[in-house]
Amino acid sequence: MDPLNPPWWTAAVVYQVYPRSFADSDGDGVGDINGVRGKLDHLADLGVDVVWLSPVYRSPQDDNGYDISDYRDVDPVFGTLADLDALIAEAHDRGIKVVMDLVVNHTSDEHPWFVESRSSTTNPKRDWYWWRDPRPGEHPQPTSWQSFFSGPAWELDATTGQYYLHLFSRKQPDLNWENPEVRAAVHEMMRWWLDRGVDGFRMDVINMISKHPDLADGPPIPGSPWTDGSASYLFGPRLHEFLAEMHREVFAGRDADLITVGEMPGVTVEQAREVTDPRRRELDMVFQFEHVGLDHGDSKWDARPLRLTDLKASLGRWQAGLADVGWNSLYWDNHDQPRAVSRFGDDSPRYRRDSATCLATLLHGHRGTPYVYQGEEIGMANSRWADVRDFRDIESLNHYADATARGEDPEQVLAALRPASRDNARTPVQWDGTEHAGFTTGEPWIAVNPDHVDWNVAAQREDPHSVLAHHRALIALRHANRTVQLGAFAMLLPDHEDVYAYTRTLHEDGPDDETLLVVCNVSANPYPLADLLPEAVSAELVLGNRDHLPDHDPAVLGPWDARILRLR
Ligand code: TEU
Repeated sequence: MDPLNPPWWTAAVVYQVYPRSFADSDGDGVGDINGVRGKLDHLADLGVDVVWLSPVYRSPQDDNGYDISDYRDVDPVFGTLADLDALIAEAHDRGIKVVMDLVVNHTSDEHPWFVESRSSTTNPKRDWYWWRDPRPGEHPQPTSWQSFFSGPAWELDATTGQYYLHLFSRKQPDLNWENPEVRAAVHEMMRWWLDRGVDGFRMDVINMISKHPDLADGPPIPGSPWTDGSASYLFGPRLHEFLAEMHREVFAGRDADLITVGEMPGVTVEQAREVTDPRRRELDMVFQFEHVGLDHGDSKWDARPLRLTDLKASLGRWQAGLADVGWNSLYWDNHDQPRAVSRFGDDSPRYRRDSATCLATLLHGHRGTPYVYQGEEIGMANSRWADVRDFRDIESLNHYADATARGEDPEQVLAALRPASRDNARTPVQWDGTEHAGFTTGEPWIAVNPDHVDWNVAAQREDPHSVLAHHRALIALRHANRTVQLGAFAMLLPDHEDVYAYTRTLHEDGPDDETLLVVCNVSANPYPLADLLPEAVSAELVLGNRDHLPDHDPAVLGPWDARILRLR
């Protein structure tokens, strides 16, 4: 990267909207595009540069829109193409770019492409998907892989007696990217969206589009009759080829103003260096999953305590690995992850505000592009789930059905669902303290978190010490400060279990050389700053999260105390 001419997204902050749960304009209980339009001033006030819109395409909604049946139309539940065109224009009027969610590892089984493909073994689109004959023996499926949503990853199609691959739900058949016709159709659709004014794409599980043609069985999954096929479908042999081809066919000549981020479960630092190396012209950045895998075992339902030293080692490795080549995305939350303040912070009444602002400071001070998930800016927390009927997410519901069918105790399965379910991220955004939090005038598709009475945008908008105000300040700091944007990262206190500290240093051999210290007490235990750096005690406070409080002590970090200090 040319530090004298860095890409615009090195100083940008992205905000993810999950439209179904963001704002409902027509009272049907489901968020929609016109609801997003009505909240653009909130996003402009927050200061974000880009809105990433989770899918609004036509879809049976089996996986809440990540099962697309028409890439060039808007699902009526979200509105119309004209509404989306208006959203893009009105966002642009506020200087906010719009990024669409590109889900092209798979389509819906109701997409015309798949309807044709499944109609006969000789249909011209048969090879647009992965079809295989049954195997003899105990598992007739072509491989014994488990899908991400429980059960086998192959579905028998009665019409032709063959199986088709679906790494996710059986209504999400995987596209066969080996077929150049598939790739050309996807490229054409992407260009169509760019021509409509879209500013880039978040690419869903894009490191799964190249599969190892041998489709070999994987190692057994503990407690499951199926195996882990990820060695065959993650980062297959042609992925770089496909990404470079996509860049040539879609982005070449206009990529300076665009942003691309590839969601890559299981991606390593080395792979991310290659994919985000600007010389390779593949992707600008990726979403990696290492840090959000530290608090559970192989299964997300198998919760484990998070050690801060493990988090530092992981995020530090990603900072070091992409320091000279490539670029990091920075996130705690998205529509698949539980709420950060509940997961990594402390959502008790005593520490919720301080821990939410502490975690935000910790994240936003890193080198990379921060992603704020809807509601994170006000410290929205995990919801309370009385019983399985409160859940809506196919991943959670399938796991509950699968686990209880295998004889696991329903209460224990429910206890595992509560903190980890994706539905924690999908409760409606809490705009105010009214009955449905100002999200809808109808019956919400999923229950509003009861804590919305106290935790909502309206209650925080004018409060200079709110979680919302702190996010505004962090975003403004990133926009204004080149050290935050581009400064070299150095982790401190790698072995300390309470405090997360690092420096950012701008080396421009001139008066702008600056070193910032970001120090966050991710615990309730006080920490004397002099133990870290004596000069930190008297250093200028650039931004703090609790320095307005009467118990603020320049020499001692209190519980969930976060500070950005200027060392020189
Ligand atoms: O998620 C990819 C993915 O790996 C998810 O299974 C995620 O890691 C898991 O749910 C965490 O528990 C993407 C989308 O973000 C997700 O919403 C979709 O369900 C999935 O792909 C299929 O499109």
